[in-house]
Amino acid sequence: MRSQDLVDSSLVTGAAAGPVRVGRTRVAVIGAGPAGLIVANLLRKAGVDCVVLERHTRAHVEQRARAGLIEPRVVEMLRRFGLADRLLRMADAHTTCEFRIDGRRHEINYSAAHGGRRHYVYPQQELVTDLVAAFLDAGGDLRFQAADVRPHGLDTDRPWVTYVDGATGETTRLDCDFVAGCDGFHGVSRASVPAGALTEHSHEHGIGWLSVLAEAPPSTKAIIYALHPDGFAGHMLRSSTVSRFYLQCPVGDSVDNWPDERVWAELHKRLALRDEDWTLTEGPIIEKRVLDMRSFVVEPMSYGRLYLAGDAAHIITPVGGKGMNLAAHDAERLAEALVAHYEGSDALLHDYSATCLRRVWRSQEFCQWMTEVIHASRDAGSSFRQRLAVARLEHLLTSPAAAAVFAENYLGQD
Ligand code: RFL
Repeated sequence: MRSQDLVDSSLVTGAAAGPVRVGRTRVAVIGAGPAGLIVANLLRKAGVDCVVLERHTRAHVEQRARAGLIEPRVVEMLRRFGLADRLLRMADAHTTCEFRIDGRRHEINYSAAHGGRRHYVYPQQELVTDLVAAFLDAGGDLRFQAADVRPHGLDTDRPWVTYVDGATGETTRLDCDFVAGCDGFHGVSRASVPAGALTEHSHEHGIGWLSVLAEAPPSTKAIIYALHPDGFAGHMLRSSTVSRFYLQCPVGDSVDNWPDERVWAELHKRLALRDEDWTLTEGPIIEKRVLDMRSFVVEPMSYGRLYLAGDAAHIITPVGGKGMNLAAHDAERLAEALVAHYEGSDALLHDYSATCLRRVWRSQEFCQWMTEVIHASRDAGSSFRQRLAVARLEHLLTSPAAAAVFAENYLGQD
């Protein structure tokens, strides 16, 4: 299906000056993160031609460490499409998490509260690596270092995307039927929609997190959420040699304020247990960044022939580990809707946005609840939020009904 001819750029509306190659595909996928790669793999498996345009190099996307908690339904979906072989070999299954309050630990067996279903811990960059390999091995067309990617004609039924090949400097125009905007929160897809066509819902939580990745083996078997008067601390799991930690900090804080010694001192203090021996294993810190907690949803998740998926359409605080899982859900829905289109039905494309948004808002509500609970100390001088948070946690820890609701949300609905 892929054709490329050299034509004069004057024939190509909206492209930069200089020689232009023209190609054609059915679906132009912008972005090779989890969303774009799942859309592309599922389309390819259904025999629907697509081209993925990614602005970074393969090495860059395969090394970008971010999420790590994968919901059972996402693993099952990947397995069904033959994309989970390495994940199922390498990932750890998780059934419990732990809240630390006042130096005491409270374990929640959320798996037991939800029919034995389990999370998988598998670093996002490993999943991206698997998805890139699966797509390329199947003969997929993935163009790395695609610069200045721009979608055009989105409100027509013949859209096209232009980009500059980062290696050769050559401009390409890719004609297509659909554009899948999977290029993350700061991507070009959503930004290409005319102002006013989409409604944006955005919320700043007024909370910062210092996010730390360390070459340290986990000091726990379960994720730890620790509430401390000086702020939240989290110990997340990634692999047997790498752990992610979070420390609540002021919004807009700088990593310069967080030399390694201070990071470890705060983690030791906020994660400490009162009546039990517990050791936090340190290791070289390989990444530090400050995240300002923000939630965002755009409605609808489409405009003309552009369909947004993943972080391009919504972002969520990392509190409940939902971002990558929502991206995977959107991608599955989008791929199945596009396949149905080529089989003669547009019903799924018509419902795409509403279907995804139901899950997105459910997840936003859950993460908002978690955010409120674990940042109880954020109002200096006010004990109200702290008391509410303790009441919520007591409810969670003592009521099987509350534990079942938590488990359903945390593990993700089917
Ligand atoms: P991505 O992963 O951002 O991928 C978008 C891709 O698009 C490319 N791109 C462009 N390509 C061409 N032209 C352009 N103009 C482009 N602009 C961008 C980018 O290079 C990139 O390759 O979005 P996607 O696929 O929607 O996936 C979303 C997830 O990555 C994100 O939701 C999660 O990482 C969020 N998240 C977590 N989610 C979880 O489910 N569980 C977690 O435990 C979790 N922890 C996290 C996280 C995100 C974090 N950060 C840094 C934002 C921890 C952190 C620290």
